Amino acid sequence: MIRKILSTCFVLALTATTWAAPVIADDFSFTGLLTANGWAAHSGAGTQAVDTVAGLTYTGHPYSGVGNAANLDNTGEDVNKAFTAVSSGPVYVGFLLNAQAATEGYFLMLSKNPIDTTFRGKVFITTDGTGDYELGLTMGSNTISNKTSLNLAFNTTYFVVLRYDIVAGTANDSVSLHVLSSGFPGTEPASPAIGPISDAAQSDIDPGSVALRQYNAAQRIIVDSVRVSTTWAETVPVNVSAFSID
Ligand SMILES: [Ca+2]
Ligand SMILES: [Ca+2]
Ligand SMILES: [Ca+2]
Repeated sequence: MIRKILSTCFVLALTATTWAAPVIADDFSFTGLLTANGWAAHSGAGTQAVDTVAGLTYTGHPYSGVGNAANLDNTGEDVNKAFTAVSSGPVYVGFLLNAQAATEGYFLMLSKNPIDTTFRGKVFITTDGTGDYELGLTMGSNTISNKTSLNLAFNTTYFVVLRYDIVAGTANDSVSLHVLSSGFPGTEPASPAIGPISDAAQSDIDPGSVALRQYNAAQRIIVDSVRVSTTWAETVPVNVSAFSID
């Protein structure tokens, strides 16, 4: 009996310490086209198809430099990766970002499963003309009304987290954006760089796909280590090398 109780406790302890996996975790550990490696084209299939470049590095990120990264450097194909649609609570999309140009447009967004043209949580790159760049965010509009004032540097890798919040009711969901230049907060920062913002002119979605977009021949945006989940902890990867087992 005691053995059985101890055994049960052991199983419970194991269960309690098991980390749930993100619904998407892609470090682009492949060469060739994204569409040959788990992503699907939903626009401009095969035209300037999205391929890879060397993986991005970010100090402390457990998947820094793992594999390659997605290269969004032209106008043409847009790709997405679907996941089981989420119908309540927050959805987080964490990714590494490195830009070499600020040609304005949105390059990452959420949609439904299957994807349609209802793009929400549009993450823009833009500039205020001072030799650096900023990130913008809209619920669904193509006009940026909320952007950072961070003077982001080109050729530098940032850790960005898009959050989509499902709120009971219609046309009232919200989005926000965290932009980090170093470190991984174990808990979500109280104040995002942008948001939360909502837009009554934009319908809500049950997020079920994450998309990468190519919109201009002059855009130069590299995205890596895409992680989608419903919790901050799963999106901001734990650095397992920081733990030791005695
Ligand atoms: Ca990578
Ligand atoms: Ca600036
Ligand atoms: Ca809603």
